Formats: sequence, structure tokens, C-alpha cells
Amino acid sequence: MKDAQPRTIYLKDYRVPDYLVDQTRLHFELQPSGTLVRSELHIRRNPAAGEGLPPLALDGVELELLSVAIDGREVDDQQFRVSPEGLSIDVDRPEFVLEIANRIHPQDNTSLEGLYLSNGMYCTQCEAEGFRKITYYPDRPDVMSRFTTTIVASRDYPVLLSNGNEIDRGDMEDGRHFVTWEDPFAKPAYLFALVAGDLEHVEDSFTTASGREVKLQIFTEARNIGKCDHAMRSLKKAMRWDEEVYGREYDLDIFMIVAVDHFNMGAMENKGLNIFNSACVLASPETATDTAFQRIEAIVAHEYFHNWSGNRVTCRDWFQLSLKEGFTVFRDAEFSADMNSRAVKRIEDVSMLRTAQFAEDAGPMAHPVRPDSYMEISNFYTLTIYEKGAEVVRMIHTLLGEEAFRRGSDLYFERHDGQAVTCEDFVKAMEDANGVDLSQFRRWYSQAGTPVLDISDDFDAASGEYSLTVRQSCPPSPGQVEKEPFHIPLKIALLDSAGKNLPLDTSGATEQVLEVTEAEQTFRFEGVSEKPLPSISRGFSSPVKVRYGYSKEQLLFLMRFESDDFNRWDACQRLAFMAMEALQQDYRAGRDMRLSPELLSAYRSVLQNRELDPSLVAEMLSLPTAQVLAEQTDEIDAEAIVAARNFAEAELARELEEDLLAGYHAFSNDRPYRPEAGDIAERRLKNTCLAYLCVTEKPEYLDLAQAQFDSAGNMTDSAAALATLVDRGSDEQAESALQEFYRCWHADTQVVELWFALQASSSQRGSLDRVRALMQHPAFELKNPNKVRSVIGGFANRNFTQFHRADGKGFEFLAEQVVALDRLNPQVAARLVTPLTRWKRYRAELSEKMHAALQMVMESGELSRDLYEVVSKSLV
Ligand code: B3K
Ligand code: ZN
Repeated sequence: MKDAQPRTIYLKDYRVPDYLVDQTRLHFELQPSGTLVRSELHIRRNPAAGEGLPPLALDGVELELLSVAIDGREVDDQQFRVSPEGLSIDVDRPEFVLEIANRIHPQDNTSLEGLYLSNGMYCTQCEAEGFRKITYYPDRPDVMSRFTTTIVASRDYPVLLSNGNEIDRGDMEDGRHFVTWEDPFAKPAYLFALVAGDLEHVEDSFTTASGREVKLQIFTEARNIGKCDHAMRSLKKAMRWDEEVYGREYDLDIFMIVAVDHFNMGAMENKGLNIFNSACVLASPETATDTAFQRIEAIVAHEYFHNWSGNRVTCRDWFQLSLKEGFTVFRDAEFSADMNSRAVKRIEDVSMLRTAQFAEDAGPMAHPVRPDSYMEISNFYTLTIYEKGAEVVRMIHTLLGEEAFRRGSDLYFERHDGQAVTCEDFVKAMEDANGVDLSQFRRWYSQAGTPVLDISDDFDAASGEYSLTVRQSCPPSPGQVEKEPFHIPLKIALLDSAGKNLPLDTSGATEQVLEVTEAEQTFRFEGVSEKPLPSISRGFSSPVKVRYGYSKEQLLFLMRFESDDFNRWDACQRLAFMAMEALQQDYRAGRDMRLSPELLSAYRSVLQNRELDPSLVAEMLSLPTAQVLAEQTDEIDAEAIVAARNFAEAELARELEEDLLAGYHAFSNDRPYRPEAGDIAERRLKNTCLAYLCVTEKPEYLDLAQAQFDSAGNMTDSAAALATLVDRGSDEQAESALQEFYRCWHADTQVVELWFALQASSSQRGSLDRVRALMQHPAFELKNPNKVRSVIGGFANRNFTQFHRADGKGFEFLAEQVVALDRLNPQVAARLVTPLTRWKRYRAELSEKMHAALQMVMESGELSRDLYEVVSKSLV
């Protein structure tokens, strides 16, 4: 790929489409030898595009063109040109019906983009540019069309689904049958879906606020039919929530979800026919962990919410991706917060942002929430677009407040229903609905990088004035050296020496959102009688790094008295981070390591506190992961991080043994499993205690883990016990538990994926040899992204210790796998290579080895556009 470099697409080159497609009629014949696609497109010159009749440019990739006709007459091949990227047809009239026939080969499609087969079931994935692998089409989101789809197939595929409502079905003479679907809502091609297979379904219904009855169906292979109830319950909750919180009702008479085993990501919001990765929809208490239950609830909601934020109002072009993704992630996060523990949801999201998004923002692929350019759009389904995009929407919510935000979203949906719009339109609706000016705020969309706030304070006892001085800066990112100041909402409170929140104004409010807009700015508070302790960025009010010189004592104080649970956790994290820093320094200097007594006493008091939400306690007791520690250091010393963490864990386990055991018993119970917040919290804390206890490797605690493993009635407890035995048990214990688990669950795809992941990510047992052996296991399949993510992803992303082995073999292994995968599935390969792109952040020895591995990928031969973009940008 070095000679023919992929083309870069720029936002500044956006032009409206030359032609519009009012109607799209598709006809699919699914045959073993290939699928015949016939399309009938009602095309019209776009009046907004100017004069004349330029050639009609249609996208099309890997298609076998059979015929082209305009208004019923075959077009002779002088009038059109076919290239590997598409078809260009000369046009002599402003409005016409174009008919195309082409053949595709879903059976050979391993990219899982376009139409492909998963366990014998046909399914599609069109976002972002997969529709062009189905037929020739203006495959861009600003071309919105009404689709009618007929699917013809053998009776071996009894279920034939597409978007919208079923309008016809019947048998054909040759033993085949057909179904026709019509979607009354105009949509871009990326929302098209087709499914054909031997599927069963569960059914339910939902009555909308205005009294319409909607049929809800979840389709799966027969063996999984018992695992749909949780998704169905989640769907109904999401539908109700969107009515109550956003006033948004569902618009079709039917909403379908299909579970497929081979899927590049979590799920897809195709109109009326969501397609889900099986792992993100199927669950039962025996087979799914609490984490899986919560993930399913969130993803079902996310895809459902897209029906408004994404489908009814869609993106003009792919640079605007965060318009639908950032907003929808914000919506699903609020939904999850309302359904579960708000603080814990926030902690989980922020931890992920701080680890992975901050790393992205500081790396070679850093890009703004609205990027300016890309080579391959699939590479831009990133944490920046999704999670930082959601933080940007959240900041608007924080700045405007609940009601004003709702006014803005109402106006946005009303004004742009049925349109393909931009991030600018979203911000404008927020402004217009509320008469506010968000000019400076828009920089969040155009500037990449994580801003840093350096905060200092001052107290003048004589005048009673307390002041906070905030300096903001943002490190350079690719193509952006200088950054203009951001508009940052900073939610704060001031605590007095008794731990009480001070009133901050005459109304007595104890919390305030400071609007930071300048490079340096001072905020003053009058009538303060003693020097307060600031609680800064409550609830993580903006996606920035806050630096304030908290002492250990102040952090302990915040942990005791802070009323904002997120900041209480954050104080604990800061304390743990300081302790881990010190341990790393000890390790590097060859000194004996000594765990901070403050951290120990903080953990002890948290563990003894029965007032706190147990899942908050579990979060507080979890040391920052190696990945977090790595992200927060300028020069990553993997060995020191691992040594410091292992030491701290061992010390905590030893010192807190009694409290941990008491915690384990206090939160064990025999109640039947329910995936509800309270119960999840208790299980989480109990299993956190168990994991710590087993760090001691004392037989009595390993017996406890074994007993839990043997008697667990749900997958959360079973998997937690297994992970503990694998990490801390003897070889014999670990192997026999693994075998037993596999014997029990080998027929369940999701559990086998968990079994793979647990081994590959085990710092003790997930050696490179084991990972290679797992890849030879009969249940492993390189063509299945879930298996790849469990084994190779588990090793490269979640097994810090083994992946960073000093000889660089972990990096070489990843490079090899990425190259092999690129031939099959470029999207997955380009994502999997991410850990190697961070080479600049490491100390010399590992950095060189990582760089060499990346170079190896580059020189391995012709790379896909996806992989080429990531690797070439990372080698610079
Ligand atoms: N919109 C899809 C993601 C499509 C990814 C394409 N590479 C799922 C989601 O965000 O809801
Ligand atoms: Zn989404």
C-alpha cells in the first residue's frame, strides 16, 4: 500500500449530492452460488446542486455488474464507466428510473460489511459505507430515500426481514418464498438491513404514550431463545424512558432485534430492524455476568434511542458522526444512570474515558469530536466521537440545565425531523431555544486534545475573600499546535473544616458551575470565614485533567465528607495514584517499597463503612488499573507499574484481611439472582473482597473461591471465582476449574467467549504460550470478531503484564495477528493494532520493540485502507 496511498477525504470539500433518490426498490434473490440484487432507483437532479446534468456517480465495491437500464432501456456500455470504487453513468434527463442488476457473494464475505453469512444466517452491516458492497448507490448519509425490499429465498430460510412494515409475502412455484417490506420513513442507505435465516423469536408489545400498539420481536437461533427476556425488558424500559425524558415516541408498528454471532461491533440501529452482536443482547442468569446484563440494557437502549437521534434526524456527512453518536451515548448514559446507580455509572464511564479516550487524545490518531479529514471512516468510530462527544453534549446540559436542554432538544428534533444535519445544527438549536451564545463552546467540536486545568487558590482571612485561579491549556495534537481556550463548565463546592458545604451566593446554593472561558481566570467568593477545601469538577463536569495540589490529608477529608459520590471516589483515586507513584519511584530507585499508610487507612475505613453503596465501596477499593497508571505517566515504565501494583495489592490484602473477610461474608447471600442495582452492588463488593483475599494465596481463601465456584447459582459469582482461581490458585486448581467450566459451558457461545477472555487477560496465567494455544482451540475462530477480541484483544488490551513482556514477544505476536486478520477483516485489524500505536509513550527499551512491531505490520505487504491509515499515522 506504500505506492498507492489511500485518498484523504476532507470536511471542507463537502458538496451537496448531485442527484437525489426519492424511491429505492430492492429485490434480493438469495442463492447458494451468490445473491442476485436488482434495484430500481427513482432518481432526480438535486435542485440545490446547480445547473446542468453531470454524470451520475454511484458507489460500488466488489460488485459484479450485470445490467444497467434507464427508464426501461438498457444503457449501452459507452454510457457508463465502472471502476473499483463505483459506477459513473452519463445522464440526459433530470428525472429517471435507474435499474441495476448485480451479483454479490455473501458466502465469501469475511469483512462483515455489506451482506454476509453468520452461522448460515444472512445479515447486513451497512454503516458507514457497507451498502456499496451490496449494490451501486449514492452511499452517503445525506441521500435519504424510501425503501421497499423484496427478499426471495429457499424455504430453508423461513424468516426474511427488512426495514419497516411487512406488506406482502407468498410462495413461489420453485419451492422458494418471498417477503416484501416497506419502510415509510426516508432513510440513508447506511440504515438499510436485511436478515434471512432459520430463526425463532420472542414477542411482546408496547403501548406508546399516544396509545399506539407496537409489536416487539427478538430473533435468534433456536438454541438461544431462552436468553432474550432481559433485552426485551430493557427495550420496553428504554421506550418508556425516551417518552418521559425526551418526549420521543416510536414511529413504526413493529420493532425487531436480531442476534448474530459474527459482528464487528456491539449493535446497529437499522430502522425498525436492529442487528445485534449476540454478546450484546443474549443473557440469562446462569450464563451472563452482571456486567453483561448492564451492558445489554445500555446497548439495547442506545440503539433504540438512535431511532430519533440518528435515524429520524441523521448526519449530513460522516464528519458529523458525533452528532448522532455523542448525543445517543449521552442519552443512554442518563438512561442507565436512572435505571441503576448514577454515581457508579458515572465512575465507570469516566474511568474508561480517562484510560482510553485520554490516551487516544494524546496519541497519533487524535482527532476532534468533528474530524476535519479521514482516509477510512471506519477508523473514526472512536472513543473521541462516542465518549468525548457524549461529554460535550453533557457539558451543554450542565451549562443550560435540565429544562433548557430539553427545550433545545425539542427544537432540534422538530426543526430537523427527516433531515441530514450537522453538529452545528445541534448547537444552534440549543442556542435558539434558549437565547444563549455557545460560540466559544463550539471549539470542543473542532479542537482535539485533553485540556488541562491548573488550579490554585487563595484565602484572605481579613476580607473573607476566597479565590480560585484556573489556568487552562491543551497539548498539541496532530495538525493542531496552538489551541484557543475552551468554554469549560466547572462544577464546584467549598467545604468548611467540619466538612459542610458552604453557601456560595446569597440564595444559599452550595454548588456552582463556574464558566471557564479564558486562558487564566480568577473566581472570587465573598464572606468566607475560614479557608475552605474546594471540591472541583463534581460529577466530572468536563472532560479535562484537573490539577490542584491536594495533600493526602485533604483527600482523606474529601473521602469522608464530600457529598458528591463521584468526587468522593475521585479523591480515593487520587490518593491511590499518589501511593502508586511513590511505589514506582521506590522500585526504580531499588529501595524497599512501602505502601502509603494514608491509603491503607482510607481503604480500611471505606471497607468498614456500611452506609455507603457497596458498589461505590468496590469501586473505591479497586486500585487504578495498570492501564490508568500508564495513561497518567509521561514515560511509561511497564515493569515499575506492574511491580508497584502487585506490591500494593499484596499489602492491602495482608493488612485488611479481617475486614475483607467480614466484607465477603456480609455481602454473601442466598437470594435468587436478580440483575438489579442493589444486588449487583453486593455481588461486586463480595467478589472484590474475594479477589483481594486470594492475593494472599492462603489455602483457606482459595477454598472459599473454590466453594463459590462449585456452588454458584449465577455466572457473576461463578466467573469471579474462576478468575480468582486462575489468577491465584495452584496450577492444578486453576486448570481443573478451567476444565470444569468448559465442560459445563462448551455449548454456550457467550460463556466460551468469557472463558477465553478470562484466560487471555490473566496476568498470572495468560502467557503468550497460553494465548497461542487458545488460538488453536476448536472453539476459536479468527473470522469471528468476538473470539478475536476475547483472546487477542484480551491479551493486548487487558493483560498489561504479559503483553508488555520485556523481550517484546507480546508486541510481535500482536503484529503477526493484525497482519493475518487484515486479510479477513480490515475493520477489526485496524482496531486491534491500537496498543502498538502508543509506542512513543514508553521508556526506550519497550518503545523500540513496539515501534519495530508496528514497522513489521507496515512492511508486511499490501495493507487495507483501514490498517494503512492507523499504522502510517502512528509511525510518524
Ligand atoms: N452506529 C453503529 C456503529 C456502526 C459502526 C460502523 N463501523 C452502532 C452504534 O453506535 O450504535
Ligand atoms: Zn450509536
